[in-house]
Amino acid sequence: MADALKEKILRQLIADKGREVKEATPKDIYYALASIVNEEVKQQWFRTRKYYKDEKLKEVYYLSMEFLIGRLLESNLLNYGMLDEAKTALEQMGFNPQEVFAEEHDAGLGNGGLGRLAACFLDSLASLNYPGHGFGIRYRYGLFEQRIIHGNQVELPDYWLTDPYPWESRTEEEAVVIQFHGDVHMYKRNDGTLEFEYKNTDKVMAVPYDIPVVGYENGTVNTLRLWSAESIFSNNSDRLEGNKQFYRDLAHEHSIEQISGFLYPDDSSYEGKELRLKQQYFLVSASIQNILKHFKTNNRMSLSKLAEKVVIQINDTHPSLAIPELMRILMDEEGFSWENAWQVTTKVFAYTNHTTLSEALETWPTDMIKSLLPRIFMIIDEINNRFCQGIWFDHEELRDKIPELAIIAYERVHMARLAIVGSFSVNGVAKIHTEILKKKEMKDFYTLFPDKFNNKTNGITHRRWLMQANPKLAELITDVIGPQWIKRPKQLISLLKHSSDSALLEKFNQVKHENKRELANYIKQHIGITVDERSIFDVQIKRLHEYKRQLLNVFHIIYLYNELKENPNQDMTPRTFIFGAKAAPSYHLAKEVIKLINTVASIVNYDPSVKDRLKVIFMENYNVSIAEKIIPAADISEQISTASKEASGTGNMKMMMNGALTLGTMDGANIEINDLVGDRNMFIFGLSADEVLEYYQHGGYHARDLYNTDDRIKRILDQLNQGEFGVHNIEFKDIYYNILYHNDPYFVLKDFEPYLETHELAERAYRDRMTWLNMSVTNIAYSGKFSSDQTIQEYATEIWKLKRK
Ligand code: 26Q
Repeated sequence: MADALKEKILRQLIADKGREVKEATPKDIYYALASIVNEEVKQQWFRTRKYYKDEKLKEVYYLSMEFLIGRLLESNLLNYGMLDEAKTALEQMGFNPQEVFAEEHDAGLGNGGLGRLAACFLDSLASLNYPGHGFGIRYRYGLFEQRIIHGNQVELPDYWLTDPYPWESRTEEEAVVIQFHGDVHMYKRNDGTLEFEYKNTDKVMAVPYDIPVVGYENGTVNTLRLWSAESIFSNNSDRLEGNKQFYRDLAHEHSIEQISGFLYPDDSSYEGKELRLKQQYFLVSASIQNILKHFKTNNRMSLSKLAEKVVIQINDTHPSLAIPELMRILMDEEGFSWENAWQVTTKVFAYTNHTTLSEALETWPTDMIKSLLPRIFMIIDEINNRFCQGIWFDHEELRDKIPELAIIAYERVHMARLAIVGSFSVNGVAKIHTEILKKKEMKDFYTLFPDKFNNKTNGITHRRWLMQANPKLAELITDVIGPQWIKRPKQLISLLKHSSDSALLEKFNQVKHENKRELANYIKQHIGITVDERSIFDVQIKRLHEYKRQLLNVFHIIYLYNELKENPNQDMTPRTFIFGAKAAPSYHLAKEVIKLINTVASIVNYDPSVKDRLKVIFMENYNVSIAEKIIPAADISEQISTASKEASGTGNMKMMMNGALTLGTMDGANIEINDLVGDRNMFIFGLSADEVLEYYQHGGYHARDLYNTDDRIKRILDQLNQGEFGVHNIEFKDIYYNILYHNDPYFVLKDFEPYLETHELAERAYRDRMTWLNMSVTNIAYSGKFSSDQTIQEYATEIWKLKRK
C-alpha cells in the first residue's frame, strides 16, 4: 500500500515541481500529497452531490461567520482512510510526517469555541452521511497571530494565504451579486399589492471558494463554501491608468475587498462597526441566494415548499439577517405575500445561542441598518410591528414587557430577538445553559414560544481530537476493546470493564507519559524551558476572558510560589502549569492577565529556590494545531469559569477524551461530565450557578472582607499592588483595583479557598497512581457521549429532520 502511494508521490513531484524525492522539501511533499488526496476526493465529491440531487434529499446549511478548521491534510488522510499508509510512505521516503503536515498554515477563520464547533459539526455531518454544508466567509486574514514580547500580547496579521491553499476551488460560475445602500422605491400593483425596486445600490460580487468536507471512510464529501468579496468591475480591462477614474475605481475596489478582509476578534467591549455588519449581510445574502438557486435547480417544486428540502441553522445571531433576507427575496423577487413569505421563513430557520452574558448579546443601531440595508430594515421593522402587536393583543400579561421583547427598541435592533421570532427552533449548547435561557435570559420569549426552546449539548469530533491528535491512545484503546468505538464512540464505555486492570493501566500511563515527553520537547525547542515530564501537567487553554478566570489559576500559582519561598523544603509534587490564550486586542484587563501569567512565569521558572517544582508555560499563539499538541499531554483540565457564565465549553470534552481529569466548577458541560463520571472521577469546587445568580441579585458579596481576613489573599493582592511582579510598580494595579474596587465581579476571591483545597485533593490523588489512572480511563470511557456525532445525530433528528445518505 505504502509503496503504491510512494510511487504516486514521486510522479506528482515530477509533474508539479520537476523534482525527485532527494531534492524535495517538506513543502513539496505536502503539496504532492494534497494533490493526490484532492484527486481521490473529487470523485466522491461529485458522486455525493449527484446522490443528494437524484434522491432530492433535504439538506441543512450551517451559516456561520466562523469556521475554525485548522489544518486539513492529516484529517483528510485520516477520513479518507490513508493516514497510516501516508505516514509510512513519508517515513520511508525520509520525511517526518508531522513536519510535512506542519507545512500547512492553520486556517484560523474563527475566534474559539463557536468557530471550532462549526468545524466539528461539518466533520460529523459528513461522517454520518448527512447532507449538510457550511457557508462562511473566506477572510484573507484569520484571527491575529499572537506574539509575546516582554510578557505582553502583540497582535500580528494572520495572512494565511501566502502559499496557495490546496483545498479550495474557486467556483466563479456561481458568483452572486450583493447590494448595499441605495433607495427603495415602492409601487402599487393593479391588485393592490406592493412592488419594491432598489435604485443606486452599491453592488459587490460574492465569489465562492469550495472546500471538500470528507466523511470518515464512507464516501461522503460535503462542502464548506466560503465567500470572497470582489468588485464587479475588477476584470474590466478597458480602464485606463492615469485616468482619475482609475484611481477612484481602485480605491472603490479596495473598499469592496475589505468585506472579506479580516475576521473580527470576539470583543466584549465592542460597539458595532459598519464593516462587521457588511460582512454579516454579505454572508447571508450570498448564501440565501445560493440556497434558493440550488433548490430551484434540484427540485421542480414551488418555493412555498422550501422547508421540505431546506433547513438553515444560524450559528449565534451573527447570521440572523438571513431571516429578513429570505423574506426580501420571497416577496420582492418571487412575488410572495408577507403572510406566505413568513410562513416559509419561520419553517426554515433554527437558531443556536452560545452565550448567557446578556451584555454580549448583539445589537445594531437602527440608523446603521437603515442606511446600509434600507430594504432589510423595512422588513425588520415590519416583523417587529407585527410581533409587538401580537403581544399587545394576545398576551396582555406581557404588555409591560414590550420594550424588553421588541426587536427594535431604543434605536437599536436586537438580533437575538429577531432570531428567536424568525426561527422554529432556539437551542442552547448545554443543559444548564438552555435552562438559564428559559428561566432567566429569555424567560418571556420562552413563555411566548415554549415549543421552540430545546437543548443540544455541544460535542467534539473524536476523529481529530482522539484518533488524529493522540494516535497512541487510539491504538491502545483499539487493542483493548476493538475498533468499533471508531464508528460508535459511545462504545468507549467498554473500557470500564478494564479500568482496574493494573497492567493495562500501566499502558495508559505509558501513553500519557510519551505524550508529555513530546510536549516537553516541543516546549524546550520553542520556548527554551525545560519541564519535568513527570510533573503534573495542569492545563488551561481557551480565550482569555474574565469569566473564564485564568486569574484564579494564576493566584493559585502565586500562592504555591509564596509557600515554597516560605518553606523551601516542603514536599510538593512538581507541577507544570500550561496556558494558551488570546485576548481581544482592545480587552485591557484580559491583556493584563496575559502579562501577569508571563511575569509570574519569568520569576518562578528561574528561581533556584523553587528547585524546578513549579514551571509556568505560556504557549504563544494558541490555535487548533497547538491544541492538538497540548491536549494529549494534559493531566488536569482547568474548567474554572464563574458558574452560570460558560455556556458549554468544548475544551473540557477534548481533554476528558484524552484522559485528563477535570478540575472545575459546576458550569456548562462540566455538569454533564459530572453526571456521567460522578464526583469520584473529577474535582468539582466553588459556587454553584444558583449561588452566583443569587449573589448578583443582591449586588454581589463583600470582596474586601476576604482581603481583610484571608492572609493568603491579602498577600497576593498586595504583591500585585506593590509591583512585586513588575519592573515598574504600576503594573497589575488594574487587576488589584478591579477586584477590590469593583467588588470582584467574577468571584475569584470567593472561590479561592475551595479552589486551593481541591488542588490539594488532586495532588494527593495524582500520587496514588493506580487510582488516578483508573479515574483517567473512566473519563475516557464516558467521553463518547461528547462526540459531535452524538450532537449532530440529535440536531438531525430533532431539529433538522434529515435523512442520511
Ligand atoms: C462579537 C462582536 C464583534 C465581533 C465578533 C464578536 C464575537 C465573535 C465570536 C462574539 C462571540 C464569538 C464567539 C463566542 C464563542 O465562541 N462562544 C463559545 O461557544 C462555545 C460553543 O458553543 C461554547 O462552548 C462556549 O461556552 C462559548 O463561550
